[in-house]
Amino acid sequence: MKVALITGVTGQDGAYLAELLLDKGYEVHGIKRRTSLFNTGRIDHLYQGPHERWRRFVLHHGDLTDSSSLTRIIQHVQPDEIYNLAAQSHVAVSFEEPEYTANSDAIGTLRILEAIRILGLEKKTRFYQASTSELYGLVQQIPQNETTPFYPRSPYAVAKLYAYWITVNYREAYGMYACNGILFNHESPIRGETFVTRKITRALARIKLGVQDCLFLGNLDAKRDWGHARDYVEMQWMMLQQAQPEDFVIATGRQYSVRDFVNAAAEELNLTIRWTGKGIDEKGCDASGNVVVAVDPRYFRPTEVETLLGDATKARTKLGWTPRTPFADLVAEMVREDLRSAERDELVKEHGYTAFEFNE
Ligand code: NDP
Ligand code: GDR
Repeated sequence: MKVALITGVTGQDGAYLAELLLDKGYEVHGIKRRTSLFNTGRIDHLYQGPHERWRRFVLHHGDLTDSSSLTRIIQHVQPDEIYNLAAQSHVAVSFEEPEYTANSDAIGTLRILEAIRILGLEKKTRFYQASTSELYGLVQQIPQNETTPFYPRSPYAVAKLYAYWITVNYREAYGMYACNGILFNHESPIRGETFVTRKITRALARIKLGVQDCLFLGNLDAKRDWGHARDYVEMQWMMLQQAQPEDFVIATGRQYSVRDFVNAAAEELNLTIRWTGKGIDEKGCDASGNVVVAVDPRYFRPTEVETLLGDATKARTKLGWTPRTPFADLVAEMVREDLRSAERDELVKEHGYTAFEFNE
């Protein structure tokens, strides 16, 4: 039985990947941070208690900023494969917490690679690094592939640039099987609520049911290449099954703006969008109470990534990659799930509790 270790197992990709690897018969270990409340909602359906006899899913407390925990866990688990998905993954937040972002996303990656090396596992343990299309930042070529020059535009992207190159360096210096998946944006119903796609589907579902008044967004013209996380984690696994370690771009090759995403989600819900940033009251509504989407400059970033479009020809040729979920299906699935939770919120509101409004 192969043994995998996933950092960031409580995140979107961690949850989908853990499920995939368990389905493939792996023993799966996940690293989670200590939190004051449970934050395992995305993996609760996989949980196996410490007293279960044939446990194939095991969680360990650890942190990317703490070498001692990483080394201890890797020594104990002796993994065949490590998927380094943990990160402070929010681009806007990285401007507010640049040092922490560098510590976890850049040096955290180094800590894992060093642990593999110090423990003498460099010939046994294969390593996957969650690299990102944010590396392209101010794009130098359209579409972007594995040879496009990088130009990071945020503390997050700069930290991920270090992680990208240290992964390449350990591959070349120590002959480790280490590779970068340069993944373009991928979303799902379990996407974090403050990323723009989920913020939109969640807010529009709540607006539809009268639980929320309006939605504030930043740059509506930003364009992204959005795929489905469930499809993308399969490619993370595929990258570690090749004869030679290589870096791959994973993307759909289709691009939409934030405004397009809002329109697609609104269409699913039969909502007519009123776009305005002017004359809004403190609740975000105009005199007629009709405002649905308003622009708030607080969501603009000091340096923005305006456009990303991936060229995954290499993955298509070598890994057999074809994106399975079209944009419209992704939006529909996210809207459907958020409508379900909005119905629960509506019930709570009806019974007298104040609805919780989210506008990050
Ligand atoms: P999420 O933000 O959903 O998950 C991040 C995970 O990392 C969470 O489990 C989080 O734990 C954990 N984490 C954060 N900081 C630490 C730390 N210091 N120590 C240990 N664990 C930590 O991200 P995604 O699942 O969307 O993305 C997975 C990876 O892929 C990330 O590295 C991201 O940067 C990268 N990426 C994502 C893309 C996307 O579109 N989703 C595209 C390209 C790259 P907790 O639950 O406690 O917060
Ligand atoms: P991104 O994702 O920065 O691409 O990083 P996000 O969904 O946060 O932003 C996408 C684009 O939408 C614009 N935008 C807004 N974004 C947020 N979060 N909230 C808003 O209100 C809003 N309004 C407009 C942003 O400016 C941006 O242009 C994601 C993360 O998963 C990273 O970890 C990953 O590396 C990259 O995708 C690929």
